[in-house]
Amino acid sequence: MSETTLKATAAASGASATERFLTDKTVSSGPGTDTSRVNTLAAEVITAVHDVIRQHQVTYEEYNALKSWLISVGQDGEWPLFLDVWVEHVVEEVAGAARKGTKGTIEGPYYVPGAPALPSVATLPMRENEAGTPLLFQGQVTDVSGQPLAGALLEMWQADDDGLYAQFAPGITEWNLRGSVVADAEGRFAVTTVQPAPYQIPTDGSCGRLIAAAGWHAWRPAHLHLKVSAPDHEALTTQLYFKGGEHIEDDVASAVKPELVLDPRPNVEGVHAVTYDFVLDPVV
Ligand code: MBD
Ligand code: FE
Repeated sequence: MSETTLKATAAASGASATERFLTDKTVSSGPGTDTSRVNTLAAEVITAVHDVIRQHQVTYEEYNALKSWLISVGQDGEWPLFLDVWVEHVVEEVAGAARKGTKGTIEGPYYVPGAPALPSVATLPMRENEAGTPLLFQGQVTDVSGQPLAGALLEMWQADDDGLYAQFAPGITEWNLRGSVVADAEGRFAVTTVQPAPYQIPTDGSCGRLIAAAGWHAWRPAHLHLKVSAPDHEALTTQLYFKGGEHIEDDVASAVKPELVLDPRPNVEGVHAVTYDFVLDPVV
């Protein structure tokens, strides 16, 4: 990929993720903003920062570097990226602790509601000659007692063979590799897509500069994103990974769980195929 492509991509994905978040996620003025709760959480976060400064004898030079970096994260529109990569996995761990069905994991910054509706046997929207190994992804959605959930909805989104997401990187058709699959009367689905490539955090934005400065790596393993839902059941936000894939053991976003790893094998037609069943919890 050319350097110009990478630059355009990083700038576009950061800004679009911020715009997307502000459009979809309404900040509630409910219990989450209760004064005593804010007091506890804000005070403890601030104290944790003080502790790090004392423990490591942080200098004015370092303090000012932090200040300018924090400013640049906002200017780049990379707060959704930063938070979803380094913070969301612990929020999900807390939120999903009591879940009995399929494991959830982080949503990340690139979900867009309203992807094209597709029948239970479908191919995700893709360009002519979409690059990447074809993948047949099939399974069934049930409740925790094994009862099929007729008409369950599987919203899917994923990166392409270059690791890029439609609507967050330039030059990709709007709903490429995004779809809202409606399962059949037995909760079954069979979706044809292409194998996604691993995802690299944009190297030229603030998050990329942090990664370079700290000597970390910028990679997430290849993954499919899903939101699975059905009436009277807890919606599931999760991701599925690929056995033996790059960075499956060292995801920069710490979002891999062993139960979420697929192992596709060639079927009788030679197409890489995998079956994965989803189990939804009842509403709490
Ligand atoms: C992604 O594709 C992603 O899934 C997450 C969590 C963060 C950045 C990019
Ligand atoms: Fe992703």
